[in-house]
Amino acid sequence: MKKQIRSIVSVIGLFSLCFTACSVEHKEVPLTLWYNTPADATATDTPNKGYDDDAEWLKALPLGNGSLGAMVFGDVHKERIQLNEETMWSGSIQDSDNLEAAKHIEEIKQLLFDGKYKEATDLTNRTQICTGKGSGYGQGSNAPFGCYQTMGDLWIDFDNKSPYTDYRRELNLDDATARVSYKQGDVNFKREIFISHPDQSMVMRISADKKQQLSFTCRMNRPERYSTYTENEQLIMAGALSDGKGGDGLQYMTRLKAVPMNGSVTYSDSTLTVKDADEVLLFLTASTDYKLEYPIYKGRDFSSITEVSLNKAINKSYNQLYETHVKEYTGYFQRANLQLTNTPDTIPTDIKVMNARKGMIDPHLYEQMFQYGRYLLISSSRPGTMPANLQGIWANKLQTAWNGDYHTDVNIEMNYWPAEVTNLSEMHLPMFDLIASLVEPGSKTAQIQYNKKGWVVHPITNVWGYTSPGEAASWGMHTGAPAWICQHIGEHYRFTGDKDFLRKTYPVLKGAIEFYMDWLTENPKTKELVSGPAVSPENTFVAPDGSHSQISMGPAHDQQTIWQLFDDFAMISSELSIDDDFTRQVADAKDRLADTKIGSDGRIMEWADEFPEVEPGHRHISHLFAIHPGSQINMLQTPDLIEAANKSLDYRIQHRRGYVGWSSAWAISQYARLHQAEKAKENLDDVMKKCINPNLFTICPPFQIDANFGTTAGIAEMLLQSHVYDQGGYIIQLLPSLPADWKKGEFSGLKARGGFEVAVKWENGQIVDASVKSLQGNKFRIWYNGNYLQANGLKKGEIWKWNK
Ligand code: FUC
Repeated sequence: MKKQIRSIVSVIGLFSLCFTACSVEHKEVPLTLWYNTPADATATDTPNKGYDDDAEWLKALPLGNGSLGAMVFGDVHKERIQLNEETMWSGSIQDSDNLEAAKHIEEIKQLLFDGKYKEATDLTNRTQICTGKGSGYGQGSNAPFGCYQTMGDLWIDFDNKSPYTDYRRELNLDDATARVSYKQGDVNFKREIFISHPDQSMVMRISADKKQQLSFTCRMNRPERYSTYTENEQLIMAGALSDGKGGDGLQYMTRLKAVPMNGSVTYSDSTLTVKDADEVLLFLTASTDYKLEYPIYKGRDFSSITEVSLNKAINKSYNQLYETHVKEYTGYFQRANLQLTNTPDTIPTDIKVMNARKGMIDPHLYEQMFQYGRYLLISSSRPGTMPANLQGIWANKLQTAWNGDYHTDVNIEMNYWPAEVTNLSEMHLPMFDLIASLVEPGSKTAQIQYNKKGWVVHPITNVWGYTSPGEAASWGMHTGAPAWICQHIGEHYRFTGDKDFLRKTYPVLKGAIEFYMDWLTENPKTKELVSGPAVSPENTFVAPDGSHSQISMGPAHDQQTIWQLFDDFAMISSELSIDDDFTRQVADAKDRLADTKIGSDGRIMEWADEFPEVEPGHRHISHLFAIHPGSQINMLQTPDLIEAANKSLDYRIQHRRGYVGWSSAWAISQYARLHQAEKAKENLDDVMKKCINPNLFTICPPFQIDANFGTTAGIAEMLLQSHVYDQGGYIIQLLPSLPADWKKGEFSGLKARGGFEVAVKWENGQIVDASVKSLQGNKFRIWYNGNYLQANGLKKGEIWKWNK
């Protein structure tokens, strides 16, 4: 294919232009998690026990199609497939806005401006926090807040209990299929299992290389609130979850059917039994009656949805179903490639994880963690589903950690950091549906709590439109939340250029801004606009009055997230040609926002005054939002703040005690943005050494999926950045943070803001080949090793290539 280069204004001399094909090729990379031993299905980790009992579950392999999820244990004699459906939420809608709040907020602000932190914190705790049980202190499964819960288990008890050899189980990320194989006597057995998005079913093929070898009994159960019965030759598990108020909430249904080749299948009200079959296909469908629609949140015809999908699937062959699944899945997954090593992948994944704990990190692990994050995002978040929660869609308990909810003070955002840059924009969409669903309840909260316009949400939300503050001021007054989640609107647009999306989302964005326009207060001393009373997520300072407090006026986090929101609003309004009084008022307010400040110790100040932190190594790094995921402070435009940013991050990391997966993952991206390649790599290695399980799920602890996504995003950020907009286009930074020991490698299919697809190949730490495909015809510049390369006039669809 002939490739055209349009024009080059200045060339830094490192590269010569390439008019012939020099694209980075997709190479075979080992994208399989594999093991020589099963996860023990009969171990103690029955649902709803403590987190310490999760050891075997954290060896099982996750599958998902955005809504239906499964954890495959691969146990030979008794297979356990732990099931999930993304809307299996207990709880119900609740009124938790505090009617006292608005009356006291001005007094609290005054106390804070007067330096009376103790009084302000006490009054905040008395008047501003939610009423009722809030999130149930993170134990909401029987409270109205509710909890994301397991759908239960499918057990497949095989008659053949003889010993086995030649065992292998794997999760192949290339076709999103789990496989188990083993030998009993002289018979080779195989299980293949995937969850199809197009066919909305879990499909499992169980086979043997000799006839009539398959005899087993299936059961389904759950720790509570279920019954099973048989209808139309299907084994059904159904029930209603707790509404958290003493009654029934959502209803759910799971259907299972077997289609054997030869042999027989019989059903009872609790079992499905197969005898002497040559091969068996098992089909499972599941749904609840949940609907993301305030204020009812119900109405999906779960019985017919599960029946229709099941009947469609059983009329197709395994190969048809598999091919349709693979075609749809690879349409997303194969878009991006990363290769850091050419060596064969010879070490089972659980051994790699054990080696990493001892400090020996297999280079395949970097590639696999990068791609695993992409796999998990495709598997837990598809257009039209709920967004990925704290555990994606995989949870094995009735009381999932932190209710398995949506935390807005870093966690849900981190889930979506890899979405755009790793070429999975569509997977980002569920987050916008959730944000849009908060407008109505959040407007009520803004009105009742604060008597303000627009809509608001605080650090947590759920499927029931929870928008009130949390149960304590210390973490519950995260008022930067709407700004932070709305940053994703601007990001989605920057990568996709999708104006229809912008038009549709503009009112949502505007509502968040209306809130802040009403919420911001003039600091009587400085005359700057500040947010408050507000927390710097979950961090505590020593106030001048000696008290430990979290509440203040104008913490850097709120100031930075609101700056980003206002800046994005200007960009978005201009893209939509909206120029009115409101856009002008927002622009004025942006200029009046209190800025990020540097303290006497040279660090970025987390709070408006120089308070000592109670926990200097605190896991949240919220005052550096402006470096990442924000862009207000960056290497190319704000050099004066970079030293302070480095000092602040170094200080935090040096004082860190223990390991929190997402915090290390965040530090990868922040250091990458500061072009601190080795420090980014150190934090990446910390994730590998301390924060991964045998199935590569990351820990907070306990298991929390954000660090999986944050790690994928962090690796991408080390290789490619595009957050700086300058001179009418985005600056595409190639290998901005490449660590010394990643000497050779290549990536392709990563996306840059402004609409570009980028591929790079490097050797001895230097680029030897690169290509940038323009998807929207926008202006851009390339930055590499401190130099700029400018490209003008590249049209939509054209590829700019160069090599050394
Ligand atoms: C935030 C973090 C915690 C945890 C929770 C789900 O509150 O501070 O570490 O990740 O979210």
